Amino acid sequence: FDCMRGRLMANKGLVKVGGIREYVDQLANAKRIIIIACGTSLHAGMVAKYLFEEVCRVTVEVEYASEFRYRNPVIRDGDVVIAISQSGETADTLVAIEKAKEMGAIILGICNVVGSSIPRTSHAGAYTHAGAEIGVASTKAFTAQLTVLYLIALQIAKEKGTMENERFRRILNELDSIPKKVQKILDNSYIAQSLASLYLDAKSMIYLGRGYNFPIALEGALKMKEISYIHAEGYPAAEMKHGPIALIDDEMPVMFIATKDATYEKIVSNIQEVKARKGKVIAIVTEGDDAVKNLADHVIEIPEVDEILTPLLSVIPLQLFAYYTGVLRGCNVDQPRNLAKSVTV
Ligand code: F1P
Repeated sequence: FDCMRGRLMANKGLVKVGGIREYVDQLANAKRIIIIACGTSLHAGMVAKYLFEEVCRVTVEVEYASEFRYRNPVIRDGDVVIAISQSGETADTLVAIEKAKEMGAIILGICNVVGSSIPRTSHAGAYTHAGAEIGVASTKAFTAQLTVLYLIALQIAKEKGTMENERFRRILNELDSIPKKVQKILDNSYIAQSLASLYLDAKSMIYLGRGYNFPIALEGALKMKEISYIHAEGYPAAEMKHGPIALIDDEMPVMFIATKDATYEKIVSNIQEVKARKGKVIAIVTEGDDAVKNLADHVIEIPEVDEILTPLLSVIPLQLFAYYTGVLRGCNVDQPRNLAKSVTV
């Protein structure tokens, strides 16, 4: 958290100069945290909901900024709004911030582009410093947003004493090990590449995950749509039986995020349900998981990590799978049709 101190957002005199550190008390005492964002940034916010609720014991609502702005939301004393945006210019998020601000909310921004509009209009915040995103579809900014959200969650948990000391220390250590583990996944990119060559003609794909990996299923599907123009939908794995299961046949690739966590057994039974309907299963699994290997058509292994940190790793094979699928289909993966880096209208 200290390392963020040097990277605080100067507020250009609109409200206060300062960083999230100066709002730790408000965050720790918040009755409710409302996260507003769009697209990939919204998915980072959804991971934060699971995280803040588990380790900080605070109520969290995640809102599409593009809807929040048109609703009549209730903001109460003690609510803190966190706005997440790679570009810092997304019009829907900016308008939603103005609305929340008018209603008296404290706004904390998490943005990548230094000096962009959202940092300037927020009370405080943190830059993700992910470097310039070359592609329009957000990828490394997502990982950086998650990292900032983990640091905030740990700081609140420390203030509130809501996390057991030993786990707190373990998570901090594991955060240090993330870059090496990410590198290992990148070194195995050829697996995502060969899977892409098998499924590049798919008409549609389903992505399923539970818990911390549910937002990752949404993000994997979004990347596939954005970069390769293949229709893909993400669902909570348990929702499959409430509708999407009707789509499954021997031509439907189903991507499971099936890492070893609290929901593992349930995910395994979801995989069995898909296999029983002849769906093609690709699974992101924890290294050494032979049970899912024996069930699925293909697996991509990722290193073991505490379940709350899994999204930092599990998203990467999905980004690579979408990327290679797009490349093999001849799409312009950096500049997909109809998409803009900053959606300013
Ligand atoms: C939000 C977003 C991106 C997406 C695309 C369009 O942008 O939906 O997640 O990849 O570029 O905009 P931002 O508010 O995070 O800049």
